[in-house]
Amino acid sequence: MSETRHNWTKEDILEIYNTPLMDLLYNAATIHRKHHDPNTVQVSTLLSIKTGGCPEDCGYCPQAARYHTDIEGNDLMSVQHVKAQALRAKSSGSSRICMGAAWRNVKDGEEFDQVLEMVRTINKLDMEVCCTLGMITENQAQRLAEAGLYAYNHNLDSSEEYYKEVISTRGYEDRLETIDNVRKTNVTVCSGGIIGMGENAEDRAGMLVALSTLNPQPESVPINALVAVEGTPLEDQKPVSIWDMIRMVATTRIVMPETQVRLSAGRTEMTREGQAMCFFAGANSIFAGDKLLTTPNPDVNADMEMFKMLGLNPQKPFIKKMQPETVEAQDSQYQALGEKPKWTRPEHKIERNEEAKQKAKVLK
Ligand code: SAM
Ligand code: DTB
Ligand code: SF4
Repeated sequence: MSETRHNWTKEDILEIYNTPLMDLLYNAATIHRKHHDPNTVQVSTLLSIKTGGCPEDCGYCPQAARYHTDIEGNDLMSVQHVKAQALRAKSSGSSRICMGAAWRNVKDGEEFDQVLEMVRTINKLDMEVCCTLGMITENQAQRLAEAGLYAYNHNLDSSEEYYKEVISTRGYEDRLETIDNVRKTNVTVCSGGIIGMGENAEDRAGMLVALSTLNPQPESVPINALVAVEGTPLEDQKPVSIWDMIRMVATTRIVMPETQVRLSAGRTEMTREGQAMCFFAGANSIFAGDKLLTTPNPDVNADMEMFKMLGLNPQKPFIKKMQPETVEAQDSQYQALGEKPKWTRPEHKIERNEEAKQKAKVLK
């Protein structure tokens, strides 16, 4: 039976967040090991398919048209360009692509059709495909689901109270509504936030209350450290302390035991030792590639060196969506064929199992 709780309060979460660090790490790591392979970390790649010129006023974001930042804006990328980038990411160990667009919300029409084609294309590459396109309706979420979207990212970013200090052009309720629209489809939910924007521990706990009381909880929770970009209202924020990041990751792991916790933006400011503590505390995904959407990220080779040093393995795609019994069934089928199991989405699995049965007949 699942131990996941959906009734966390701010007081419960603050108490966890403020636990003496050694106890917090021990508790988080114990929960992490019960639900995940502690030596496996998913490598995802971000791709900014439409950059800059966004009408929103998110105070942290270099892509908001109203702030004067150095980023180079771009119209929507072509499907071919996206495919080439996805293949590149796959060859360097990524199992998931997250496509981001600097839109307030998705508008039906040619551009959305092009995004649907991107989703279908990446899906055929046997990679998890995620999008973050701003607000979407239930119908748009359904169309993304039909194109084979695996996850939709839409962050709550902070507590409901602090959100208002950072963004005025849309409210917390709007964010929750998009998450709800995604939840009505079979697309998984990716939602997290940013620390280091000037919020306090109560706000961090407030955000975790909002996420952990969703039922089901998000399958994926990115924890970003603010990348303070010159020209944005948050340009003068000091980098968040690594200890806060470790506490935030550990607390997220404890309150959402089954979710994939993503150590997201801000890794260029973190040492390997700091990141290792985040993995120990329950982070099991990173964004790789020398760029996030518009800001720098560690080099892939440096990340792979870190994985080697820590004995971490990159996670194969689709591993988290499979039910344990289907994993076992598929595993034994492939073992019978003398092949390594290939982790797939359930709908692909049916085709693969048919293929496997055919091969088994030939072998007989
Ligand atoms: N426009 C869409 C939206 O806002 O939902 C998708 C793209 S938006 C850039 C995705 C997320 O990136 C934001 O919700 C925020 O959490 C994160 N983000 C943006 N700028 C950031 C920064 N400077 N530092 C850390 N995270 C950032
Ligand atoms: C998320 O939570 N973090 C990623 C992903 N979801 C889309 C984005 C980080 C963006 C950091 C700022 C930038 O590179 O523009
Ligand atoms: Fe636009 Fe998204 Fe940036 Fe906000 S976070 S300004 S919605 S691109």
